[in-house]
Amino acid sequence: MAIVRARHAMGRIFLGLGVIFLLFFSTVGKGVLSAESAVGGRFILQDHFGNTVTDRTYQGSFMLVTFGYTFCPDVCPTNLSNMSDAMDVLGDKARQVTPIFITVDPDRDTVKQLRDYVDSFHPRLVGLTGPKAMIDRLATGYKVKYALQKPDKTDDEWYTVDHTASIYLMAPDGRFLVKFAHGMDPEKMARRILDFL
Ligand SMILES: [Cu+2]
Repeated sequence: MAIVRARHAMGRIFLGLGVIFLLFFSTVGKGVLSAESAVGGRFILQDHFGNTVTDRTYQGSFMLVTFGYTFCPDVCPTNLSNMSDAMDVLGDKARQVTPIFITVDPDRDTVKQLRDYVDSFHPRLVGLTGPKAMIDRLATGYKVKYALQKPDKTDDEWYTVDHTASIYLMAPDGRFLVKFAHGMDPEKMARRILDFL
């Protein structure tokens, strides 16, 4: 079954992950994205160190999740610095929260690319990448929409990606708690997060 188009060397790893992904979800069946209205979803992806991680990896911790891509000119940098600032405002309590950046551009956002990128925002920020099929499924679970914009059809490497820029706070059991709009003041975000900690 051709789930992943292995365009880069990374493709092979992702193909492996894709197979695991299928096995993983075939065992849990229809309960995966239980309620149609629920925001969130299970995943198997790679973090910015190349570790294979799942939603369970972060269970027990609140997750502050956003989707985007490292080449993003301003939306993602704004989101990630706001998330980082909110973490700083939380102080010690930030230890209960894992900030997570999930790429919607896995072709360009390799593990290494993500590693260099998340480093410049917050020491605890996690970058996740993986097979497009899995990212698409997860994006759908979060009701995140994205679309590649290729002004020059002959150049595969140069494009931007329009994407939903919300930030999601998930409970330690994976339940969706609250969504923050792009550009929300970090102090405000931190105060809202504190309501749940
Ligand atoms: Cu972005």
